[in-house]
Amino acid sequence: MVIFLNTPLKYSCIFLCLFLWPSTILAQLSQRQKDSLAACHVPLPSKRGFVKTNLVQKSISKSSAFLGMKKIPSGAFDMGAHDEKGRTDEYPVHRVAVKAFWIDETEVTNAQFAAFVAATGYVTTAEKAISWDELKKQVPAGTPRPPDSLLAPSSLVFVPTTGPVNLVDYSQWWQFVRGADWRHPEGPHSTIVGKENHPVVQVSWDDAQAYARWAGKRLPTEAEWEWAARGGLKNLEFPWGSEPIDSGVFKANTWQGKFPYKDEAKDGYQHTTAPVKQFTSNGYGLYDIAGNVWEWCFDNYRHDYYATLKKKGTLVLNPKGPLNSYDPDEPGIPKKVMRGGSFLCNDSYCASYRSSARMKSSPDSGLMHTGFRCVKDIN
Ligand SMILES: [Ca+2]
Repeated sequence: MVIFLNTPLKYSCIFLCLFLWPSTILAQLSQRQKDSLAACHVPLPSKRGFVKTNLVQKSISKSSAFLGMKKIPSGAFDMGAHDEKGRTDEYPVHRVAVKAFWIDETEVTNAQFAAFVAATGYVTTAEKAISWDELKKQVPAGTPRPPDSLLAPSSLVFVPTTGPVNLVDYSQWWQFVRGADWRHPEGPHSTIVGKENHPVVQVSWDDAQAYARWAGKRLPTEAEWEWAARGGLKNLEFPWGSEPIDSGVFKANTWQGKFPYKDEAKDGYQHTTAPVKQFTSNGYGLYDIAGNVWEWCFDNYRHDYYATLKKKGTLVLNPKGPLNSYDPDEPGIPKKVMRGGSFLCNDSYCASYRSSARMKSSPDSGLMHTGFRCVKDIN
């Protein structure tokens, strides 16, 4: 049951849009579902892995190449959940070794992403309309063309409910909003002006890859991310140790109160991003490695990946994820790993700010609570 926690609406939209399109099916949907469909954003496989060939890698002087980054030492650790609190995909614990690397001390900010866009003219996934000519190649022959509203640039926005709801049905608090993108994280009337130091959100995995290449960096592997998040601590639940998140000072931007309708915002940020560096860093000097926004990792997602690594031997060197993605919750939809939890994470709901917690989404999904940070190899 908890596997679905905090999973975005996009997957259901994909299925609804591609396979449940006939009017007979639509007629069976509630008005709320129809409303969601009207703003649905269907992914295009051609967008996956997209990186514009005309992107020019940022010229970086040697002295500034690692500015804002922390050096993470090489080492071996037991990856996965060390208690009973993990979801099924966090087991079994397996021994992993990673090389030393550099990692951004903060999530990539709006200001940093704006510099990338200004330099390259890059257009994010959420800002692009869907091409029906391409989409129809992916759906059964004879599928009618969706209305333009369904193909318009859109992205996923969290909208709190008015009261308690069934927490299995995430479509109650996730909506596709036309005009939502990284400059307008909550929809066309929202803005990032004044939020230059907040993490960029509404960026897809493809967008994150494009930024990383331009910056001369790359996305962290899932193993690198967890090793860095643990901050030198051994087998502890959180990047700060074992102390519960609601004990003592606030340790991360998460959700306090009743999800998804009453965020008491005791940490100062009500169901939205916080500027980076507002909470204490972990042992490696990394800020917001728990909470604030989910962070894209390089790896394909498989629910059983840890089991396959466990079978391979006693120590796995620098794992880079499975060759193919598979999520039994959404078979057929390729997904990438996300880590760290977000401002929507709640102790009673998902607690995905745990160091071992995993999440997944399709690489062309933009979400209001998802960003990224980059790594760089040590040559
Ligand atoms: Ca908060």
